[in-house]
Amino acid sequence: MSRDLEGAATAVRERKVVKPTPAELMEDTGTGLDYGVRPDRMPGYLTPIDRFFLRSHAPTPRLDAATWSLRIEGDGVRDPVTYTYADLWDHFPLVSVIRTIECAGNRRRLFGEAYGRTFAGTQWGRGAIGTAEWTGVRLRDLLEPAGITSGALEVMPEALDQIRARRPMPLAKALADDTLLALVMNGETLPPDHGYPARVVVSGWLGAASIKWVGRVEVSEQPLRVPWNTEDYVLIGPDHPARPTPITTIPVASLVELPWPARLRAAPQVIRGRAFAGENTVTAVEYRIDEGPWRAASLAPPQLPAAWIRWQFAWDPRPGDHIIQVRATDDQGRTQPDTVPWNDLGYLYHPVLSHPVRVEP
Ligand SMILES: Nc1nc2c(c(=O)[nH]1)N[C@H]1C(S)=C(S)[C@@H](COP(=O)(O)O)O[C@H]1N2
Ligand SMILES: [Mo]
Repeated sequence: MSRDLEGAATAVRERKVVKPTPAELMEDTGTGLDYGVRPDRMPGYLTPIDRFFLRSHAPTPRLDAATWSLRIEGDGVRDPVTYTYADLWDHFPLVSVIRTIECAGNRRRLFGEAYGRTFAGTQWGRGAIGTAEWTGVRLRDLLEPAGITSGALEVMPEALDQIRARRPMPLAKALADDTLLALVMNGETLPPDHGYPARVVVSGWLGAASIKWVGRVEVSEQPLRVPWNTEDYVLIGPDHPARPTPITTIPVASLVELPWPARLRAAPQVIRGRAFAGENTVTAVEYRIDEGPWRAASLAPPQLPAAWIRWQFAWDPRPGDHIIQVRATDDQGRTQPDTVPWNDLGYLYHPVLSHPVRVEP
């Protein structure tokens, strides 16, 4: 074998994720594990699996559903239970929900640029977000047969990956109608990189709560402290003086479906994008060009809670350099702010962004 071929073969062998991540569809953050969707490559409402963003802290484990099992245990249940993959399919109602998952670190690179600093975490552009139809079993249906105690407080899914990824949530969130153990994504068996055979989907919360490759769920009568709610996925820094605040819900933000910076022709066209507001519903999107007046963008259905909405406006730009700004508002009356206070780990950067556009004659 030639050197080049050997090199290519090693690269394939050592790939840490399974699905192809071509540069036409995805942005490589450089970690070998984390790939964002290209915002200008989002066709319909749902994000196709071939470009759904990937965020993994360790290589995709190759799990076998035939030997896999799910254990429900902890001092918050009376009778620990073990389910097989077949049990999930055969003994529980299957539920489908459309939900957006966004990483708390989305836009971290832009956060750093705004403050003239580089954060340590994954250098996300705008692509650590995606929307899928998730089909699976309600977490509630899996917990209840184990006999949840009256003192149960928190529920913590735990992964079978190298780092045993885990992140607790309050019992009420675990019992919600739309908290699922998903087995299917956009009608296909959950792909290896997205958590096969089973992942949790925690609606409207930071992506890190939606644990992939789940093998165990702990129900606890005590608050649980783990790396992902004490060191990572917390807000720390001068504006968060008391103690690290674990991140839960995702704040309202929006996205223009153009490269950054964008190059456009001087001709009438439609500018499109998406907006997402965590557990809430986006109710309005406004835009302005070159700091002109704010105008309403039109919203396209579906308009669902805990899922993004598509918006658009018509534009006939003059040649030259322009700035597009977009601000979304949710059903709680929260609008994207102009600036976001610093936090040391670079999470939840959700201000109105100034999208640079060059228009060619
Ligand atoms: N087991 C496990 N689950 C995980 C992660 C991980 O590294 N390991 N990453 C989390 C983070 S930070 C995010 S943003 C989402 C990303 O889900 P996706 O890769 O399916 O897009 O998965 C979450 N679940
Ligand atoms: Mo994440």
